[in-house]
Amino acid sequence: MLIYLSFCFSSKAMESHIYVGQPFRCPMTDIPPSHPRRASLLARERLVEGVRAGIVSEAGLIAHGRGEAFDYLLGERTTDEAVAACRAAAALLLLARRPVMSVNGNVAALAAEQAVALAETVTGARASRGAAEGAMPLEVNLFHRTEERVRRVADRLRAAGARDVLGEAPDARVPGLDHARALCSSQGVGGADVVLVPLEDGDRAEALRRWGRTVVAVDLNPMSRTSRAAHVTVVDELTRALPVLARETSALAGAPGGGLRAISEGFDNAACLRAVLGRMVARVPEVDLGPPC
Ligand code: PTJ
Repeated sequence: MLIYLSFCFSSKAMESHIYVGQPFRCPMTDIPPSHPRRASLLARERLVEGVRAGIVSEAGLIAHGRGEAFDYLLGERTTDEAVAACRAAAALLLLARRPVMSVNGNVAALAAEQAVALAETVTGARASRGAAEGAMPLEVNLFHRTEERVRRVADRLRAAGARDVLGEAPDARVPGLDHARALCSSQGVGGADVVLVPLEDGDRAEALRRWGRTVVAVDLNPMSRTSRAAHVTVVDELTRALPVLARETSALAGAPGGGLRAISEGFDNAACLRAVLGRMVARVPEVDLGPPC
């Protein structure tokens, strides 16, 4: 009897933690400041928290792991190629008739504040140039779309200070894509000419390009379909890349249109991807495989 009661109690306890009501929660792992991989571990924690908060899709954790592997090969630093790509991207955002930045679950969890800061910088720089439609809005565009997650991502952006967040009331579709992942806003991706897509799925990046959008991607994998489909790909980790893109936008804010066109037209995406991949490959034989300490 005692054994039976204790079984009932423990299985109920497990139920209440794991299967019933609130999703299972545990406190964020305490990562000591001295840990040599602290930044990387904190990024993982943000994503795990993002899953628990309904912002990040479960597939987003896998996508992040793939990105980490490429970042390792890159040496976890911003390369000259990434800076050049940010410069070309900044020129495109300044020249655009209507730019927009697409935000998914991973971007919101890792870099909501940086995305908002970039949108403010681009909007301010375009206003200073007298652009007719100056603002660069943020649009929630999810690949694994649920309306609940769209709302949570939008809330996360608003909490980070975003004024205008699109995507909660889609009224357009990206042609050539089936299901809800095609949904977009005519005020954003639907009516934009330049679309910034950090961590985009390759299928949708290709569909955006076919739709006539100029695509700017941020993607750590230089071989991905997104990286190859984009007109400009910044091969760098998102949280390092967004501030560099903001910095380059500010630096080019006063440049004449002809100068900006020369920068964007002079950028060769395939050559840039080849150079970054070359860096990764060249780094491999040089990696120190002795004990880390
Ligand atoms: O929130 P959702 O539903 O829109 O889904 C978002 C993900 C990212 C899951 C979805 O777009 C997806 O499945 O993307 P992919 O096809 O896995 O592509 C993501 C790309 O981003 C991969 O090439 C990764 O290497 C790269 N990546 C992952 N983390 C980072 C990254 N690039 C830059 N910075 C990162 N932190």
